[in-house]
Amino acid sequence: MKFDILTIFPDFFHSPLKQGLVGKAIERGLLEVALHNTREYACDRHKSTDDAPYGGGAGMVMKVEPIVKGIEAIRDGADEKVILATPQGAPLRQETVREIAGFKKVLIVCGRYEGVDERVRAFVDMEVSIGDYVLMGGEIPALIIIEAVARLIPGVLGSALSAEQDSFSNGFLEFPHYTRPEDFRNMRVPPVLLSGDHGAIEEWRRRESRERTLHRRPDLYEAALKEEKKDKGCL
Ligand code: JB8
Repeated sequence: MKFDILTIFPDFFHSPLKQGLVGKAIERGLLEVALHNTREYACDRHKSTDDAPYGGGAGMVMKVEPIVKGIEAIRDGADEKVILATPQGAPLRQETVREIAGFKKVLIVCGRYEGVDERVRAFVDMEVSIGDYVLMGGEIPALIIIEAVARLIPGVLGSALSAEQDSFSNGFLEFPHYTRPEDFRNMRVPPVLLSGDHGAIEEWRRRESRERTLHRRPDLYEAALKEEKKDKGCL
């Protein structure tokens, strides 16, 4: 899978893309990330990528020409999808991550300042938000999309099971995890996990996962129950 990133801060990405399993995936050729500087597609001699907003007001707006020229220069035909990172996009959920993981090539456009000129929207396939809070640009959202997608690429995670077992993969939050020591300041590991009874352990994890989701994320709980019924052919 290949990602192209269009950004005024390509250096922002160098260290994060070297770390951990994303770094390994790139090393092993399972994932490719190409960085492109928006400034290289600027049209004027000052190479400007932003300008004052029409109608007045505070802050600057990313210019349309460098971004659209960039998209047109970088995009490798119609099978490369263009994603705009924006707080106005559809909230990123695991379902969207799975959809993106199905694309062969993805170009992520990162805005800065107050955002991009509205006319950029006509040149993108998808607008994605990573959550309802305000950031200063689309670079961190782009890294989040890459990381979430990377772990779904076959061979990136150790075992095929781990991608499926994590939170959201079945719609519920994950069960609690413990490792040694058995007793930390009188906080003990639940005895069932030491019992060796795999049936009982599975049952306990399933209950904890559901209880945890119900209390912490009632919104997810309702949706996950509904999905489960659908999967069982009950809806
Ligand atoms: C300026 O929160 B975000 C996001 C915020 C932004 C820009 C892009 C994305 C550009 N602020 O996803």
